[in-house]
Amino acid sequence: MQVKTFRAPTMEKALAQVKKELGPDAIILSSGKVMSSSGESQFEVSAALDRQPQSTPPPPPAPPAAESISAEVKGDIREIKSFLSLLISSKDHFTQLQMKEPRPGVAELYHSLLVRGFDEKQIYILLNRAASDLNGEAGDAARLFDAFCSQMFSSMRFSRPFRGISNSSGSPAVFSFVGPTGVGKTTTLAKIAAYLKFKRQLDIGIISLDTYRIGAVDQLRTYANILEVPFSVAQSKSEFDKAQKDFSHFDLILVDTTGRNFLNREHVRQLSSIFENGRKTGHFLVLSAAAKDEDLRQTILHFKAMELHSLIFTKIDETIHHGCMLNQLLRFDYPLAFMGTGQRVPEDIEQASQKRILSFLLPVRSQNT
Ligand SMILES: Nc1nc2c(ncn2[C@@H]2O[C@H](COP(=O)(O)OP(=O)(O)OP(=O)(O)O)[C@@H](O)[C@H]2O)c(=O)[nH]1
Ligand SMILES: [Mg+2]
Repeated sequence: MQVKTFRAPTMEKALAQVKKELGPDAIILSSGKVMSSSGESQFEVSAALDRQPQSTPPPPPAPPAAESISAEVKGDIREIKSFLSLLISSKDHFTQLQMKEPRPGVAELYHSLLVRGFDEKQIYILLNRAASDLNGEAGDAARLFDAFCSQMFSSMRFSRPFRGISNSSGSPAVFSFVGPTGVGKTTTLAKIAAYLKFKRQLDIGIISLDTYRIGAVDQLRTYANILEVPFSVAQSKSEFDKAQKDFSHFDLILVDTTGRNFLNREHVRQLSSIFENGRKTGHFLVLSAAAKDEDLRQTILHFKAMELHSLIFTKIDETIHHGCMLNQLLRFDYPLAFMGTGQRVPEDIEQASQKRILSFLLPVRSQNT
């Protein structure tokens, strides 16, 4: 875009100069009165043209030196590139789908799922299958949505981790809560401990391995005291083994762990080593539903080293883009066990269910019916 400033004794003359130099397509950016160096009052007009004028083409500007491009600009360029590639790839999928399945509701459903954070490849696959389930029927948008949901649920699993556990189980079942910093591991453990103790009448013990963060032990000790559940802290593998031995008469042991940046594989390895050669443990990977799709994907990939039992998604109340969470359930074969729905302990937790997942998509349906 070319921007120029013109001065003349009258506004008409200034505008005439703009027209002469930049042509009739010029856009006026600002205008007003200014004082010239000789003290005369003049009219000043700033105008822009988003292409070079025909008459006096100025020499093309020299390309900026690589080092003069600031990190901020580079970041912007990267962002634009990835946005463009998303648009292009999604357009391809969408165009293919429209050509294959030109039925009512495809475009609306496709776009509303994309807006909710669903991965476009997942949408493409599921919508394709949904459309073939309809077997060439004309159908309406609501039927397409139902077929889409059936396909989605056929690729998702839910788990009931404590179903078979009773007072007469013998040795305790051990479950740990692992995952990134601040996702709600400790809070979720406390919510589940309350459910197991008061609703299921099970004898439980809690062990904290989180001596990394100041205050972490006190946070969990407070919950354990309120729930009147035995609590132990372990700073090493040997202390952990001993704590488990001390709790060996319980039905269940819940283990809280330190939140780390698990995009770093080394952190997963360190954590995993504490559980090696010990009592069989079911690991719950706790993740925030408000996290970004790719970060969730990478974290889960790194945790594959730990043989996860299932996933727990917290903070489902803190996002309207539940697609990022659902992408992981479609991508990976891990079942979903629980969902954290708020900060209150013990109320804000739910068993994972199709009904709840469906509620994240319902506005899509109401738009289409
Ligand atoms: N809105 C909302 N907040 C939650 C939920 N679960 C936990 N939180 C909040 O998230 C914050 C962190 O919770 P913690 O349980 O301390 O998280 P953590 O994963 O144990 O954190 P670290 O041990 O430091 O890694 C607290 O303010 C919790 O109240 C949830 O489902 N919804
Ligand atoms: Mg914690």
